[in-house]
Amino acid sequence: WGSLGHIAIAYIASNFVKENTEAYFQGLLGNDTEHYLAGVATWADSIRYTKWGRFSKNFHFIDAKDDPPTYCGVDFVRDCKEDGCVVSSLQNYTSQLLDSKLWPWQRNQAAKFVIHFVGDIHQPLHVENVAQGGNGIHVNWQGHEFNLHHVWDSSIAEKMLGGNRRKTYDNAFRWASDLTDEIKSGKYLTESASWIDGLLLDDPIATSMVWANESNAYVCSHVFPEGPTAIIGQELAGEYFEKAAPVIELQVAKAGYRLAAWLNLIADRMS
Ligand code: DCM
Ligand code: DCM
Ligand code: ZN
Repeated sequence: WGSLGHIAIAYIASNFVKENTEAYFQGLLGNDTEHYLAGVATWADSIRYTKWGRFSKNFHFIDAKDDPPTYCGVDFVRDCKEDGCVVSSLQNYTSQLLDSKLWPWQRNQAAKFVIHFVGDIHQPLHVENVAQGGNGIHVNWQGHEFNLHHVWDSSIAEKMLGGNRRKTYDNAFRWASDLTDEIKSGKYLTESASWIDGLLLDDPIATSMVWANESNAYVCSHVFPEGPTAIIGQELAGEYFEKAAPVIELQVAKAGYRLAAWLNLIADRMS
């Protein structure tokens, strides 16, 4: 996701964590305001293009070698690269968070990666191999040329929300409040309980593979409903947008709710 998505996911999570979880992560992140999660949600993107941070560039995605729209599916052994993917990274940084022998700065960094990667795994094109997660597919967005990955990362959510594009934190905060209400008492009330069914802190790979397979299923149904070649050069801000927007809302809501549950499990184990 772009900044808007990651920050919204972090604010949703802050709305659902328990009190002791909030205190634990505010301490670890050195920020005792309500922005303690949102403030670090895009850190992993800010370092991935630096010389120091390059080791983490493949950690944001998993390239599912499926065949949309006829076959979708992720396989950890087949799809996770030797130097890592979003699933192995969630496993690695979750276990670092649980390791009290590590230095606080290491667990601080691990927290920032986990907060970001729980977000990315819910973006369908971060769980897809075709054209490097759609980066190599040119499409049109309101008459201008964009790549498909960017449209799913940012353009659709930005159009949905409107508002002043420069006020990313304000827009994300507002979006998070709306989605929090939908989870607590609106359209996600019933299904949200199942979003955190079967979370296994001792098996982050199995847990995040469930998340990955859910995201990847949308590659067949909503990203490439007629296959990857059919979308090249198409204008996506019309009918395509109308169908994609509810998927993005759902995935962002789920990511935030699951991040809260995951952080609750970690804070409980550590206290
Ligand atoms: N980004 C960046 N520097 C670049 C290219 C992109 O900081 N040279 C940022 C912009 C988006 C984010 O990365 O917010 C997208 O990352 P991803 O697509 O990994 O989610
Ligand atoms: N990306 C992806 N799958 C890939 C390669 C990249 O999901 N196989 C994501 C990571 C960034 C965005 O696409 O969010 C742009 O990546 P890059 O700057 O590496 O081209
Ligand atoms: Zn990312």
